[in-house]
Amino acid sequence: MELAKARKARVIPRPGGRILADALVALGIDHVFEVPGESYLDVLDGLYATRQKLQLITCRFEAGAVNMAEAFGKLTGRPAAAMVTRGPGACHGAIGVHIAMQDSTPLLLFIGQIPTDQTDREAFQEIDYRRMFGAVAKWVTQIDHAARIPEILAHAVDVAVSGRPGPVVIALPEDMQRQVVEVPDIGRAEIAPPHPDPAALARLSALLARARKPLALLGGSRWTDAGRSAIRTFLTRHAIPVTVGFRRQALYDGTLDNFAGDLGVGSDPALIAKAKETDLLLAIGTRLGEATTQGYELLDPAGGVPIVHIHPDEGEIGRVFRPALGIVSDLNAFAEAAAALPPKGIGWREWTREFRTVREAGRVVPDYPGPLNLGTVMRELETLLAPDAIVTTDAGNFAPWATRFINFGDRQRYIGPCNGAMGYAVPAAVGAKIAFPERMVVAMVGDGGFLMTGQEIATAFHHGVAPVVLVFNNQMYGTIRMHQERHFPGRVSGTALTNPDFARFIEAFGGHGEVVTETAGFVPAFRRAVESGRPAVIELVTNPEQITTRATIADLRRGATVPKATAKPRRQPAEQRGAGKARRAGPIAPPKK
Ligand SMILES: Cc1ncc(C[n+]2csc(CCOP(=O)(O)OP(=O)(O)O)c2C)c(N)n1
Ligand SMILES: [Mg+2]
Repeated sequence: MELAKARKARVIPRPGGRILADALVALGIDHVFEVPGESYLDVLDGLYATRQKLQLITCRFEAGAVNMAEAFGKLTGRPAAAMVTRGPGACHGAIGVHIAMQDSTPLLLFIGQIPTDQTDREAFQEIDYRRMFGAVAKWVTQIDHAARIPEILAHAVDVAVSGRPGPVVIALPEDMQRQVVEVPDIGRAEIAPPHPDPAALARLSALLARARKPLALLGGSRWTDAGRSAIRTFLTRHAIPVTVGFRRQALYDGTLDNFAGDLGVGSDPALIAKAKETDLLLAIGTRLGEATTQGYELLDPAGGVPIVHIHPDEGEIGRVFRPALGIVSDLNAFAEAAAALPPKGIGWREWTREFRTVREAGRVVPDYPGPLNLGTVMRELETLLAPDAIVTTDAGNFAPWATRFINFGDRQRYIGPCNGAMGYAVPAAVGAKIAFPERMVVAMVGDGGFLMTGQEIATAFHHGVAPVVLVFNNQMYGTIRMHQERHFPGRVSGTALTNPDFARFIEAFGGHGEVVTETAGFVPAFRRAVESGRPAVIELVTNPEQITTRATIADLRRGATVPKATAKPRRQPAEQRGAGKARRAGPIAPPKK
């Protein structure tokens, strides 16, 4: 009673906008990525008051802002906040919510909202966010009373980080932001994470003891350094071959002898074939999603091969594939418990060695046609990356060049959109560099993805951080062209691009630009870019014929799965004819320096 009185005595009246800013600070949120709007002026004013404790990052596009916040959450395990205006801002920002949901990343998205007394008139920029984001976010809410801000924000953070982490969307009506009320701040609760059941661990040991060909598949989010180290101890002590799910390279040290590569899009067919031979799959933290399970065909969903599925959310276990054993647990807690399991008679060392042989064979660089061998460039980049470098990737056919040829080290982090969203890499690199200003950050992006959100490089300048961006220029939306050539060979439709001079683009911002046209040019260009200390773009002028790391366009046409009616097109539009043959496919190829 006395305590309650004393607590109340310290509370001074504050407007909602200020209460919100203070609530973020009390909950340990220290970064807000935003594009401003008149719908949340009072919150911006609240953030002015807390500017010493909470960094406000002003972005150029809401998709960029939310992607930055998502990358921040992916790398740190702590949610960042993104703030956007109502209607248009919310629509632009929605992509980041989709990424955070599919990638299980903690995120808070705040949206200014029309005043409550205007609701349902379709007021200016009005949207019902519960309906709009209901199918995309982990939780959507609206705060109608300023007195409820601390409570709702504390719950929002708990929801974002707990179980399967994800995005929480919070709408903030204008009038609520102005209400002046007396309410105390609320900090984080200490919540003990769910630990694995000892009986389930014993069962895991028993399954392992019977296995001849175990295989680990790592995924998920909010792994801590201690958790990663513990899972490495478990997997190396048991000599279990390790794969990672789609774009989850950050979870395992690729230089270790039991790292076998990634199961995702563009993965090594030899690895996929070998993985299908397993007699015990340990799915640790990963969702058994479409990309990772090769269109749900990696294993028999009816349960031919026993699966042990460890996941923090019981709703993910058995969703598609029936496991022999499901373990609901915090991943770091599971890793610690697993590290303590004594290995019993490992009879699969040869099996594990075979995986590494497959991995290393895949990394041998073929003699690709054309002056710029991207395989060699990636192997060189592997040696140039700082030991704790962060690499962000976009979605596109360029991406497997890195994952095929680079074994990322223990302290390096490779992150990308597991939901396959283009426009991620550049904002993610800016977010990464803001989270870890002292670390080298390299973005990898296609010419298509770069012009979606590449302008967020302006945000890097504004906040004084300098990522290096590699733009893989094949003058096309290459991934879609690949599918086109498989299904409709020679009929190039809607996938050719005309590009600007990327080096001059970054120079216009005051950054460092390079154009690399041949293999020998890459190492000095990368060194100059890093040494410049400025945001940099390195354009890699690639051979458009080399559509994947394993196939040319001609290969695809030869093996195309063509519906008969479309096998021999009668006529192609002039604009599209020859687009597949030209080295630079766009109608206007800008001169190169
Ligand atoms: C936001 C978004 N729009 C469209 C797509 C469909 N898509 C997937 S990859 C791709 C082409 C990517 O082109 P680019 O960035 O140039 O990379 P490339 O495949 O040529 O290496 C497209 C259009 C997508 N995944 N995300
Ligand atoms: Mg491209």
